[in-house]
Amino acid sequence: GTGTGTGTGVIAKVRPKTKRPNLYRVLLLNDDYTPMEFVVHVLERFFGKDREAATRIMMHVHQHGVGECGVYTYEVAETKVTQVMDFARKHQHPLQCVMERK
Ligand code: TYC
Repeated sequence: GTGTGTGTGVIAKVRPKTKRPNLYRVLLLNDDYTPMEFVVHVLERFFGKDREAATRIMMHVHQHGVGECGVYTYEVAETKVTQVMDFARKHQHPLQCVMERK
């Protein structure tokens, strides 16, 4: 480096290293059986949505087959998927939640 003492004469450039994390979308999939109210509750409880946003996302999934709940780093996305799948199973609903690389 350029510090005193080592005397190598090497000048190291400073490069701000702001590495972006890989991001993942967490998606809900539509099905014919999970109650709309349950999906709204999932979006409020696990994705921090207010009732209006949760209802909009639920209706989007209902009408289009798939929709985005949020975008997270790998670990957080994985945790959300597991939480939703465990909660759906506990209530015996076939709701599916998946993640995909953005
Ligand atoms: N299609 C479901 C119904 O009519 C509602 C639903 C919405 C289910 C979103 C899953 O991810 C979902 N009861």
